[in-house]
Amino acid sequence: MLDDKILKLLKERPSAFLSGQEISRRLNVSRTAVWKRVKRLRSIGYEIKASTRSGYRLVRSPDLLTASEVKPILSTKWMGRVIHHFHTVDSTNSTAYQLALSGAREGEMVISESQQKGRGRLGRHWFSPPSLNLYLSVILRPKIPPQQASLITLMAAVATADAIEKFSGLLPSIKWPNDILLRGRKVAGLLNEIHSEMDRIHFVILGIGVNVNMDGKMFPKEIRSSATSLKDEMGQPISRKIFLSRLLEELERWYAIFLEEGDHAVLKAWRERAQIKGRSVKVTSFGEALTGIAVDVDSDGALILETKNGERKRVVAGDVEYKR
Ligand code: BTX
Repeated sequence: MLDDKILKLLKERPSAFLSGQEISRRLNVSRTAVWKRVKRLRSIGYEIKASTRSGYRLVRSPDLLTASEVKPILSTKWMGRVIHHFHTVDSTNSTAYQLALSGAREGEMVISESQQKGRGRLGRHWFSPPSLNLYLSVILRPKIPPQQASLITLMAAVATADAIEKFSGLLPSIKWPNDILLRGRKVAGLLNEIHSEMDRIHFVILGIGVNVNMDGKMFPKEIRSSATSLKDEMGQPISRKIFLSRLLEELERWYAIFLEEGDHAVLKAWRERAQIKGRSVKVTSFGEALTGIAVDVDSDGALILETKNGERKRVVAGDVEYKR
């Protein structure tokens, strides 16, 4: 907190020095405390000039996703405005789940520079190297029945795709159930976890991973041909905090649309992005492979398939491979 307050003061006067005495007076702490915090800020990448006569001046901020870096450029009303920032965690979803259990409010966000055990769906791993990408989890407390929770996943996929399109000018698509692709390669993935009773949701953890500044060659071999990043697609390095703010803005906008207009608007946007209707697909679900024509996605997020013998099947979890 004190770090944030010092940074806020220094950022108010980007081109001038602020004396240690002035900072300690305004924040009601000792000058030694100010000096100690400045040393700490330097150790995490802030370039702060110090002069015994004139005080301190912030020269450059590191590319960190802390509250003091993100909040000044964030225009959401509530989404992501309380930021729990970490240098590393096992999984932002697990940390957010614990916070939600102990009463964290709707919109609070856990964000980490890296993850030790980043999770994908069905027990898979999400590659999460430090300081290059986004790994975040937002706590939502929607007043909807648990059966509708998968709509939150569809809503978040649409919001992420919209954020990428608005930010990059590129055209992302959604691959069922919730991969975001650019030129057919995965640029982002979503993992939503729900804590509920039979008839009511306590909370949903909306977990989003976006590959932002990773170079193609940094991906592990086994996913190098199926994964991509915004930097690789746009041909230039990206400010993670600016993209993060766009993403949170789109999430807030789409969540409001979902709560006000219900599933219709979300499903319509999802269908437009996914373009799965009529495609020949192979779906692997719990070790079983099914082939057929994708008919649609149901209002609960299930994929509806028509098999060769004309039978309709609903698939609730699995992976899709396009046949043509
Ligand atoms: P998924 O199961 O659809 O995707 C996981 C699969 O994607 C892996 O098995 C691997 O083949 C591939 N993969 C792994 N890492 C990456 C990557 N960085 N980019 C592209 N492909 C990859 C998708 O699951 C859901 C991922 C959600 C990740 C977020 S990060 C923040 C939050 N916290 C957490 O632990 N998970 C979520």
